[in-house]
Amino acid sequence: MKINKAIDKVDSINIKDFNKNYFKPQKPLLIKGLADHYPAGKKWTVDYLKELCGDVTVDIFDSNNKDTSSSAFTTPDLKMKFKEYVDTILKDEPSSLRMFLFNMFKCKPELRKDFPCPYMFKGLLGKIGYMFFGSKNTKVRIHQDIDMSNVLLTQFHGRKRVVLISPEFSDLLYRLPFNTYSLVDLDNPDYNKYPGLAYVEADEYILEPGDALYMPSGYWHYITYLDGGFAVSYRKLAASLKMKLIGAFSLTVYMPIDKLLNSIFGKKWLSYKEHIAEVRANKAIIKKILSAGYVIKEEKMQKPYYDHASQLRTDHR
Ligand SMILES: O=C(O)CCC(=O)C(=O)O
Repeated sequence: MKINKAIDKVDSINIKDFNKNYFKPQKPLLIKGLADHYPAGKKWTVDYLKELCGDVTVDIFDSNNKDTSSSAFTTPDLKMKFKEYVDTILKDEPSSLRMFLFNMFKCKPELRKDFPCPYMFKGLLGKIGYMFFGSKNTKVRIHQDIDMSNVLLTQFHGRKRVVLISPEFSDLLYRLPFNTYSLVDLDNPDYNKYPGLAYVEADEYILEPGDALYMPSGYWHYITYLDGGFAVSYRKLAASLKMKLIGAFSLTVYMPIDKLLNSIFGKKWLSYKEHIAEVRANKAIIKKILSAGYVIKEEKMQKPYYDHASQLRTDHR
């Protein structure tokens, strides 16, 4: 896998340039210090949020829970008072507990005026701000957002590493059919089990407090909390009709079917999805090999096209 660190980054950008250079071409962008232009930039400390929402009971997810971490479904592992959970972040010690999609404006509507939806993301979904919390070393497994919205992720506390991958690499990332997850581990890519990963190109971003990352529709993201911290995301509907339809279908058709078949067949359904993901990845590998000018002889088509892949892999790493 190739990781590009020379990413697009600006200190500020006007709406015209943002739309022309990033939103229309669906290109990621790091906007340094965006939160500092809003009252929340100074005001929203962990202690301040604790004072406001401390007694609210929140859903907590444990990325070390093997039963739920390899599942495509996001069922909370436990419930806690917000103030008890955020104390784990303030300790700045490794923990696998995280809190996500916390609708902060529903909990405390007055927070909205401290950080209203930034100008480049105004639109139908502009009223929904979700908060994400995690402790040091917490990892957010690689996924696409199911509704295929554009996302603006603004960091308020702690640092975070975000690896972004264009949806054009979905097959090579072994996307599971019927949902928007993959079981690959980008920190320790297993090229024997997942040879397609050798052809994936990713961008790496380090978000510091105040920074905002624009993630276009359908972009895969894999996140590591470098410190305990939290961020807020705003969303904007996908620009293209195709992405809007994929998002609507994923939510209303694929997800319910996936849940149903998972409840009936359990692990067998997961194995079937992994098999489909592998078949699609193998086709994508062959396409890559052919587009690189390699000729695959018919007798090699059965299995050892991996040999060609491993030769190419050295060039792609
Ligand atoms: O920052 C996080 O913890 C997760 C963010 C995320 O996955 C998202 O905004 O879709």
